[in-house]
Amino acid sequence: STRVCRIRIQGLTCISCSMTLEYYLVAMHGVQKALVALSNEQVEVHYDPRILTHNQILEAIEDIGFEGILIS
Ligand code: 9UX
Repeated sequence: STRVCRIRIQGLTCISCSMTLEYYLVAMHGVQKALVALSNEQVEVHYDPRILTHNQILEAIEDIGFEGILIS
């Protein structure tokens, strides 16, 4: 199954960091897709809710130095 969450990431403004973040998230077990929208400093994550919670995704974002706020 798939669930989608959107997370706002304060200060995520460059291509390099957005690609790092996408690759990092997609490497997580349970994440199917991660799409950064730089124009609004957001990432949309498609994940399997049987494997991951959105809190684990938020923690992973913090692990690489960003602060994420769950939007939806
Ligand atoms: Mo990046 Mo940050 O590589 O202010 S989004 S530096």
